[in-house]
Amino acid sequence: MTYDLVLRRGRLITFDTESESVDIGFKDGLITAISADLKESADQELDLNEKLVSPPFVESHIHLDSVLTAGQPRWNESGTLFEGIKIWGDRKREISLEDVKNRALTMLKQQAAQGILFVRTHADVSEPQLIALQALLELRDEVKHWMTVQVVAFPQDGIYSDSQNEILLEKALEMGADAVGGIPHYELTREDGVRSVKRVFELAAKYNRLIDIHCDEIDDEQSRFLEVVAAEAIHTQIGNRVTASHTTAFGSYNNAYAYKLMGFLQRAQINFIANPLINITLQGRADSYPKRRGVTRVKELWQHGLNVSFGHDCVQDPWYSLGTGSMLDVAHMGVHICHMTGREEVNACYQMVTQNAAKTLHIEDKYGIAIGKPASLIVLNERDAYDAIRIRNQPRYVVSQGKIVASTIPATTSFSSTGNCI
Ligand code: 17E
Ligand code: FE2
Repeated sequence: MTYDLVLRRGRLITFDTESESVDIGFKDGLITAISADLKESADQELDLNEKLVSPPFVESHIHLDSVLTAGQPRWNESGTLFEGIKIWGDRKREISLEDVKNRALTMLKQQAAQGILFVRTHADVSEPQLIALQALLELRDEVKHWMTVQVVAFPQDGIYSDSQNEILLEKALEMGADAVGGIPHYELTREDGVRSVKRVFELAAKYNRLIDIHCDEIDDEQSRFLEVVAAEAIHTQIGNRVTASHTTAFGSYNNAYAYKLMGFLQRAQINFIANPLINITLQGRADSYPKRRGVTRVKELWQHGLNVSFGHDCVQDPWYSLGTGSMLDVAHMGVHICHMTGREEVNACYQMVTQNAAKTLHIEDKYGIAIGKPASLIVLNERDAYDAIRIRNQPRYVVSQGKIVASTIPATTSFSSTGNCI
């Protein structure tokens, strides 16, 4: 048999041309044929009837260690990042390997059903036993035949706020974390914040890891660690391996400073991740009116050619008690709060939860619909990316490494103008 599975008559997603109808053949977990009319048959065949075929969604920023804990041990009443950190500080004293693994696995399945097959998660490593990290590293291996997980060692409480934290961060890299993180705006002083960014770059060089820093997640226009990240990236020339997450203060910088900074960022060529769903709720809490949106300058970064993706950040945890994990919800919120409502801009928001995120995660070798790549793709009910974001349905099929791992039949509604629905 030439193929294990053939998908017939799918329309490959495009953004500026008409999409073409193709048959796609899979063998041994890889895409081995894409053609207008594939002659050979396979054991398993599906007629997609001109449905849209897209590369899977990529979740570039989530905290899987805290998912599904909302309300434990209490709800976040102020809605702020800092109350969230406090509540999680209490909750994490009670974590166990099983607790983290069970919740994270539940979430990964929910994500896969929604078409996400690549996930970058943060693991809090300012917890003395590194349980969250251990759990997520174990899970990374256990799910790798259907989900690709990347783990960032994230020092939630700061690298220098406690004498143990720097040691724990390095230990996390020895244990196998894929990326090193930081939180400079939460270090005790500006100087510690700068020092923490430099330390993150040193550790990344020593262990040859990616960098993903929670950077300037605050409405304080004086929070200026993004320039430090950019400077380190310019000096080390590793910008494409570096990500600045959140950077919400960039939305509050004065335009003169923002203009200068944008030039430095173009030299640095770092990646950006915005988390519109949660930052629209966490930020602006100290404002009366007018209230800031508390999101980074997504549209301008995109217009300046920088790589931007969107993440969900949290699902039902101390920072955000809502959500299902859907990247289409994330893109939808991004369209709104970043004012990305133009046709091309909406398409760009779709790319921010697919190909741009893949670039940030350095998974491009296994991402995309092309011969020789892993057979991982999604089939959508909608006619194009624009409608996928507008309607936010679950994908009809999710194929991971050659296997159909989830299928969802869209809801159907009967309508009767006489009022007698049947
Ligand atoms: N921790 C943090 O510092 N910021 C966040 N947005 C979350 C956790 C979710
Ligand atoms: Fe985050």
